[in-house]
Amino acid sequence: MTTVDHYKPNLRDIFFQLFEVLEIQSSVLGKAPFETMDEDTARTSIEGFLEVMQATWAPAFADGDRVGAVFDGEGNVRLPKSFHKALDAFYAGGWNKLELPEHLGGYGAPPSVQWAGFELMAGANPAICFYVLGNQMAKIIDSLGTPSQKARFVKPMLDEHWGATMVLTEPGAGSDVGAGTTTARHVGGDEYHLEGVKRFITNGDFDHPKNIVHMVLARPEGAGPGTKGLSLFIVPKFWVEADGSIGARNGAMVTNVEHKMGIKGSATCELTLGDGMPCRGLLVGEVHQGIAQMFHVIEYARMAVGTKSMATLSTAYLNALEYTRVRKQGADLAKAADKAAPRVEIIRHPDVRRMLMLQKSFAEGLRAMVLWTANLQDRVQLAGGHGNPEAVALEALNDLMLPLIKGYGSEKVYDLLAVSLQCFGGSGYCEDYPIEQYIRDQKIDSLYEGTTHIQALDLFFRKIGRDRGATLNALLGQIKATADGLPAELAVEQAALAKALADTQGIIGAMLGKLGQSVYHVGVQGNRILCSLAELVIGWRLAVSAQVALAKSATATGDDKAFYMGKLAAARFFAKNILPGIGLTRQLIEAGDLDVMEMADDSF
Ligand code: ST9
Repeated sequence: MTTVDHYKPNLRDIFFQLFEVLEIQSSVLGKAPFETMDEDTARTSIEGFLEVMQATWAPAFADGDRVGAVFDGEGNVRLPKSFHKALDAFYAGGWNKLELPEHLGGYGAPPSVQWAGFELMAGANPAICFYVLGNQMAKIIDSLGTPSQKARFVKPMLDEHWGATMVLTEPGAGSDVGAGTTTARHVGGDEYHLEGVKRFITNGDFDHPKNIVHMVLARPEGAGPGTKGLSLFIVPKFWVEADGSIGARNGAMVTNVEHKMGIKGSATCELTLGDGMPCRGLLVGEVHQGIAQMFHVIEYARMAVGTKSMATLSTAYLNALEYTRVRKQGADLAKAADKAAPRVEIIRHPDVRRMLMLQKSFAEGLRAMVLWTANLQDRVQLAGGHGNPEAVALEALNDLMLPLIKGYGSEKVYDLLAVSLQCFGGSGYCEDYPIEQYIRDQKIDSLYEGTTHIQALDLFFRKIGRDRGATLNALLGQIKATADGLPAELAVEQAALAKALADTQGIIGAMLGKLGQSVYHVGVQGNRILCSLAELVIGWRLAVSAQVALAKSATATGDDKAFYMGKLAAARFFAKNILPGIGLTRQLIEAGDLDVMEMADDSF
């Protein structure tokens, strides 16, 4: 085993979710706007994409860490050669088209197929996967830009594979984006000159594309405070002339690259705007609605970050599983008194089996949650797209899911990667195996794109509070319908789901009561609420998966039979070992107080 072939995908489970649980071949594929993709094309696209990931992205995994992205001190970032090879293969194969709609030259794949593809990218090489953000930004300019901005940027960004960044954060404005002080001075038409220093800009420079488009939040002169005073600007690294050709160097310079704990192949940059050279930017769409416009990118990126975490846990689990099947240590616990008893593979040990089931149930459960949400995005488009009255409820449900995927996914996976490492014993702590790098590369997921508590507040106040619980209740209604309809063979799952559902409702009810006393209660308990709802949803999706597996296992044989039995085992393990925890959380929340707020700062 080397880190070159570290990536262990779970295509069988991805296909199970897409084609056996969600049945996108009958409900999504072949229907407008996805009429050109059928099941065969979707399967072969994902398989072909995986080949590229395994041939070029996975082998560059260790280089990202050991070589990293190198800053020359003069504004330029150099990527390892293997990263160039990986990006070349991605674009040469036309794989960027997997996430583009047909009107932009793409394959018209639905979001469920795109996110399945993104899991493969993020699992094979998490440090490379955000270098291809240019596609998404081109889509944003295509939907929000003026006709002239579209004509100037969209085609070259896509045809020439330009890079792109999202530029919000400043040294004094992290979670509190509205504290940003970068200014924008109007110079004529849609052009502004920007001045300020931005920090933690993912992939702010790299030496693969001809140009990089920074999407920057800045405050126009005279605009009000907070996020609502921010506007969004297109700031290219090299100016883009009206005909789309590349002009002079613009005054947006990388002035530092952070030395991070992990994901070192992804350059986290300080970007200085307008120091010694004008930084020219174009106001997006000529409307001053920067934060709302930027959230189109942020919500997509939050889904990407949660999917990245899930992808890492999945490959970590499969690496751990492979190791425990071959590593021999000790005798079977039941024969431990006999010192001459044969040594067994560690997968035979009860505690190792417990750790494997923890990883398996969460990896597969998180995937089920991600792809179910991706399928909501399919259905939004089938219903006419963003803003269409038919799509409103689906969009709200999708929005409710994003903090669960991002906030819970990133936190839980970090815990579980320690479990993956534990399966390797001391070997897991060494660079010979990928787990230690997985842990370092994944930790960032609970930090960027909004920390876990930002997700918890987003969930409670915006996604649940704004419509007075209507979207949450719709989700809980779906879960109840599933629980009520489970067959007798899944009675354990049924009882656990029904109890977890009642406990989740109890948690929300308790929180509403306490909110009347103090908003601090939500501050103290918010992360627990996020976790409980996420675990309920995962338990639900695992139960749905078990129901499908139960029906198919009756006639399945060989590997298929083993696979379906594994789905049943994962759902049962989760029902018995994880869902009851929601009841304990309910007790903690009901008894929750504000002691931590009342304690003097000096006493910490
Ligand atoms: C960063 C970069 O961390 C990390 C890496 C990026 C790379 C990811 C790229 C992914 C692409 C991958 C490629 C895929 C390829 C696929 C290939 C397939 C083959 N929803 O509550 P208020 C708006 S960047 C929508 O009053 P405050 C809304 O307009 C740094 N909108 O907040 C609202 O107005 P209204 C990331 C939302 O107190 C307005 O904001 N930084 C939402 O003013 C104000 O809202 C962060 O994420 C929402 N959920 O400000 C910042 N929420 O209410 C974290 C707010 O009228 N901080 N709006 O509608 C926060 O989120 C704060 O809560 C805050 C607070 C800034 C919003």
